[in-house]
Amino acid sequence: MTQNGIALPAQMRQDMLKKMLEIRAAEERIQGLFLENLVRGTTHLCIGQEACSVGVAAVLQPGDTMTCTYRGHGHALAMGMTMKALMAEMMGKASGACKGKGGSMHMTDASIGLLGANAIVGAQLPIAVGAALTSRLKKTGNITVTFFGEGAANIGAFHESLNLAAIWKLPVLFICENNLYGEYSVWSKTTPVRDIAVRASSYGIPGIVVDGQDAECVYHEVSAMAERARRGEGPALIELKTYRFRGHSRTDQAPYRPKGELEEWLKRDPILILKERMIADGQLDETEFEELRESIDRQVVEVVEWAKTEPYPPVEALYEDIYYEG
Ligand SMILES: Cc1ncc(C[n+]2csc(CCOP(=O)(O)OP(=O)(O)O)c2C)c(N)n1
Ligand SMILES: [Mg+2]
Repeated sequence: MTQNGIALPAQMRQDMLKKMLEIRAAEERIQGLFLENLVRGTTHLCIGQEACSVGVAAVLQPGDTMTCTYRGHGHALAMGMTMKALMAEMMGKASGACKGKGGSMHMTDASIGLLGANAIVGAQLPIAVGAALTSRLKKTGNITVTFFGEGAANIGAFHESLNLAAIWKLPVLFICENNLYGEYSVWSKTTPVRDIAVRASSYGIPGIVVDGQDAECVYHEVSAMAERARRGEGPALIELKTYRFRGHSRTDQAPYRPKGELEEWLKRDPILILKERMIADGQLDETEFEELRESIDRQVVEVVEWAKTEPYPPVEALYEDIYYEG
């Protein structure tokens, strides 16, 4: 039984479950690559938040676009980036999504509508507004979604973006993944309202709070707002209540979490929620689930081994894909 009683077709559930398992397996391996020093720098995992990217991406149609954050591996895979493009990019290889020049925080591929992952908090919001304006001017009927954290809702770009999108009724959905923490600070130390969604009223647009652990629920709620935006009725602010099971970035062990909090959220693992629902509805059994999980884990390991052997970009590539206006 889903929260609102509307179950998605079995194939959609299967696809969502598979995608969430792919994101989970990819990120667990990515963390390993960083800890083994095979990749330098840092990485931000979305483990625990997979239902957000998968539920939202399932709503999108060809030509729709997305911008997201440095916590963007899940968004990229959900948008259709291949595991090879992601892993090669992670390791700085020429066959990566950005030819090895972006890395973990900048998974981008305009050909699949992923206009950019941004390391600057809030920077992706105005870009999404611009993309939505393009759709309006070109009359494409497409929408743009932009992901950001609850911390980004305290950044100036949030206000400017929602205000402009609202006044121009642009087809953009502002998707806040409220995972309770901005870096090492709990939301309540930085944010005076419990729900970010209430801020929508300042812009005269709908603001809704959604269970971000439930992929089906995310799909239904985002779908309704997407249809509205496609009809020309303007933007919406959608707050997905979620939780990151890991720390903010690579080395963060999250000592600032109250005892027992993680354990409570682990009971609401998005993969578990969908899996159990599918089992209850006779669409999956434990053995099939384990087989699926293991085959995805194997594929991820194979792709990483392949990426290790791929070449780095040549030095001349430094001068490619750049421009200046003189
Ligand atoms: C403009 C700007 N200020 C500060 C930072 C440092 N910073 C990186 S992530 C982060 C926390 C953002 O939290 P939130 O928006 O909730 O996203 P989450 O990481 O939880 O997904 C901060 C402050 C930054 N990258 N950009
Ligand atoms: Mg956060």
